Amino acid sequence: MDITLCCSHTAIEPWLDGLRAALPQARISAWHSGAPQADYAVVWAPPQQFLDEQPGLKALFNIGAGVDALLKLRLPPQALVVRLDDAGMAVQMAEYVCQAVIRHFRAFDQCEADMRAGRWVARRPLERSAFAVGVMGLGVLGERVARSLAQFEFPVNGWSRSPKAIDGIRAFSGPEGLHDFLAASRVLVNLLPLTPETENILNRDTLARLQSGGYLVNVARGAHLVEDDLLALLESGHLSGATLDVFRTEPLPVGHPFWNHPRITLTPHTSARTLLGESIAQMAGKIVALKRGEAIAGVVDPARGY
Ligand code: NDP
Ligand code: OXD
Repeated sequence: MDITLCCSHTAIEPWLDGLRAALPQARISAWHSGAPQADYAVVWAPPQQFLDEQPGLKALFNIGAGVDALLKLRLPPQALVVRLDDAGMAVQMAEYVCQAVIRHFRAFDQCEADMRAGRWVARRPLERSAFAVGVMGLGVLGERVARSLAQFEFPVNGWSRSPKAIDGIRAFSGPEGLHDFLAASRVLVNLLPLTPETENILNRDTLARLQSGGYLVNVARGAHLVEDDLLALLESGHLSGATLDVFRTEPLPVGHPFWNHPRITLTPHTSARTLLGESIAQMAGKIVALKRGEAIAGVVDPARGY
């Protein structure tokens, strides 16, 4: 069995070493133009040339959960596209989102600024029951995030394509459920995949439907958000702030208005990192299962886009 690795922006040696240790019977190498045909590929943002030169791949393993960039390429039609299925990302995402929501709810930024300025100000706590959090996307990451927020006793709403029943979460679904979901939420957490249906979904119309004083946490993809609409709603006061981990252009360009915005907290696409050990164990297990003809989880439906 031959496995080829083609991962942009990634130090490839640890992946080669890890996969060789996990699959000692396989021939595993870094792809170069003219390399022999492989059975399986491990990829992150591969160039089109890689796919054109590997038409016989049986499966492509993406070393991330989001496959939006991969699905824009011309893929070998028979190749399965397999996304990372948690692999240690769900707990990180839950940590990140809970800290962003709690930091806003408890006004910890203002607290810190007050203390640094030598001001001893005890602020009145907000009403938790009036601080409903809406999670868009109830998949591998979104469901974990929604359940974690519910542990802190926030009212939690969730929105997905298909109807869900999750204990402690008020579930909405489909385009017909979107407006009610937004109207029931004060904080909006985006954990949708980027697809033609969800691109630009965080816009003036949707964000304006959040309860007054609303707050946005975008941890999915930058192209979900219409940036000028967020800035306008912050300016108008309808939204009180945002925490953004992902951007249309990454790294965020110098001079972008988000950099110094007093009510936007930024992180560099770091809310849930791909973990080497967990990811290799998951991919190696799935490659072995495919070799045995068994079904695996995390296979992307290209028509759906996730
Ligand atoms: P999943 O595919 O497991 O879940 C996607 C969820 O979105 C599902 O609940 C799905 O509904 C819902 N959904 C999809 N399309 C629509 C739609 N049109 N309307 C309503 N709901 C929809 O993805 P993950 O939870 O694993 O990951 C989500 C995204 O998070 C990734 O695609 C990636 O972009 C981003 N991500 C960001 C990271 C970061 O560091 N910032 C790290 C990892 C991921 P249904 O359940 O009905 O299918
Ligand atoms: C992912 C990401 O999709 O890192 O896994 O954004």
